[in-house]
Amino acid sequence: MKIGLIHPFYTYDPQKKNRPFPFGVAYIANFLIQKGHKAEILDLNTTYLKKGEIVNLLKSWDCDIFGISSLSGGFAYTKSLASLLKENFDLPIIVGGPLGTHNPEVVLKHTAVDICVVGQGECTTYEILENFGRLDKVRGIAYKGKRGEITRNPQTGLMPLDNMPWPAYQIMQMQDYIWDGASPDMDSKRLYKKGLRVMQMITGRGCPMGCNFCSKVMDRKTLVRPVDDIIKEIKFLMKEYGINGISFRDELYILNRKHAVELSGKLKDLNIIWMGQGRVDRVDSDLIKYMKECGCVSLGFGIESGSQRMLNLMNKGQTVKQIENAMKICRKLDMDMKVQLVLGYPGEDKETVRETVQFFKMVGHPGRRFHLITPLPGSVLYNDLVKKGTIKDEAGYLTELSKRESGFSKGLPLINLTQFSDEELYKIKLETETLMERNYRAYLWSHPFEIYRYLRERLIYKRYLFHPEWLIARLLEKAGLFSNSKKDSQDKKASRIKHLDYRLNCKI
Ligand code: B12
Ligand code: SF4
Repeated sequence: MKIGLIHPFYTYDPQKKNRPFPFGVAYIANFLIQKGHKAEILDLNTTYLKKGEIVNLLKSWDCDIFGISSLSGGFAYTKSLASLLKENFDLPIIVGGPLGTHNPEVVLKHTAVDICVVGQGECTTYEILENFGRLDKVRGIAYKGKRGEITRNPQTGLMPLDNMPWPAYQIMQMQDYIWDGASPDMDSKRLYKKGLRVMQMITGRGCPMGCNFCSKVMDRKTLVRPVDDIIKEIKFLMKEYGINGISFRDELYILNRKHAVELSGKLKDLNIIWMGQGRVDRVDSDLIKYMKECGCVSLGFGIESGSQRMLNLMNKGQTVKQIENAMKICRKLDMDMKVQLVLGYPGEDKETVRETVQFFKMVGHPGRRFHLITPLPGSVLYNDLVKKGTIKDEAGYLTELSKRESGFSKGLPLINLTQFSDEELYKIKLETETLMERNYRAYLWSHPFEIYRYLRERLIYKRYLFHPEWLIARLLEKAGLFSNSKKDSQDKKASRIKHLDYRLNCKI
């Protein structure tokens, strides 16, 4: 059989280089191909096709079934896409990823989707293709019957990653996913090395921790890939696509310390740079030092808050002292840190915000952006709100969530779980960010040696270190001798209009 897998559109700037690799569909595609089926992938993040163009392309593929990958915030888009597919092709539609996993009943009831895959998708999709017309035999799905009745089958066990085929690189437009001259730290513009070509990879899946706001496709179960297989895949990417940097997209790179140490050691031999996600309670000086020696340039930390009370309420499983230690070690060893912070978890008040500000002042770090807590399906926080009746209409909630798909750091909160009004909470976020930045600048003046680090970081961030001509242009521009900004803003506006046009076309 032939499946057409679609990675939907997110609110990405078409000009942005750091496009996410669609791991979910890419893994499923290769698994099916290895088992003798056929698969094609349409990534709307890279193609930006409009409705008519989507239909024309899919017609040329002549598929037997369609699969859509979606996060919870992709509900509205998935609904619109599924209707488009049903109107033009009388074929079954599967949805997988967080949306299909956490809200299968809502999806089946409110959209034209026929089957939801709950959890890991490779084996289940294969079983669907093999048991077409006998869906009662397929574990790990929920599906719609002829009269619209919804059936949920028992869950399947997890498939280890030992023999899992790599993503279907052979059928993908790889140049779209290689971050040419970009940073392995996906969300920033930092550039650590000239001529960098970064690819994204997964070394394991899942996370055993139980942070209440975190949404999990595999509950608290975890799977790691054999180190030799990861290295073999990186060597392949280096040879075929000239990759010299890797952004590990796992929830937690240090899932298992022994695995992380072994993998880091082998990465050292490849002479590449890389980054991954850590946890402050899982790192120590020896480990960070070793990872740095092995090419790690940046570690992400979910710090969330500088208030112990908030960390406890979130069930974060880490202490303020551990955060302080990890940050100090990184600073001492000159390891770049990507700090993630949240604001507005139930219990947040002026005192906890003050504690967070004080904490960052004490460690001498700007902290930067806060994400306003947004309850995500698949998290303890969301489930509690559904149980309590705070979220009554899940389809309505998912539709609202869809409007925030580009992130939770802008605008008023979707749901306010604090004592503050929406406007107050948003104002607190902006003011706290400004205050923390100001505190950091004051800290720099009293620690002159740190200024060097700050300036270097700015040079890296703005890429001036490797593009001194940009710095000169900027300085000339500031002096009023040269201007590029008008053209830049026109280009940006044009790309945004194209973007909006696309969204309207999809009736979201
Ligand atoms: C890489 C990543 C990103 C990337 C790319 C996202 C993307 N859309 O591809 C970036 C950085 C852009 C990103 C952004 C955001 N992300 Co993100 N991200 C991840 C991360 C770390 C890895 C995803 C991944 O590739 N996993 C590996 C693959 C193999 O697993 P998988 O995607 O789950 O796929 C398997 C199954 O789900 C299923 N499956 C998936 N697709 C399909 C399709 C079909 C047809 C079938 C049958 C099965 C199937 O089978 C796959 C193989 O087993 C996950 C955490 C995680 N590790 O899952 C968070 C995660 C997906 N992100 C999340 C969130 C909330 C966001 C943001 C909203 C964050 C923010 N505050 O702004 C934005 C949303 C932006 C957007 N609109 O997409 C949440 C989603 C929760 C939810 N309920 O929707 C997650 C789970 C993190 C978390 N624990 O909270 N993210
Ligand atoms: S927030 Fe991070 S540490 Fe916590 S459960 Fe999610 S992935 Fe694990």
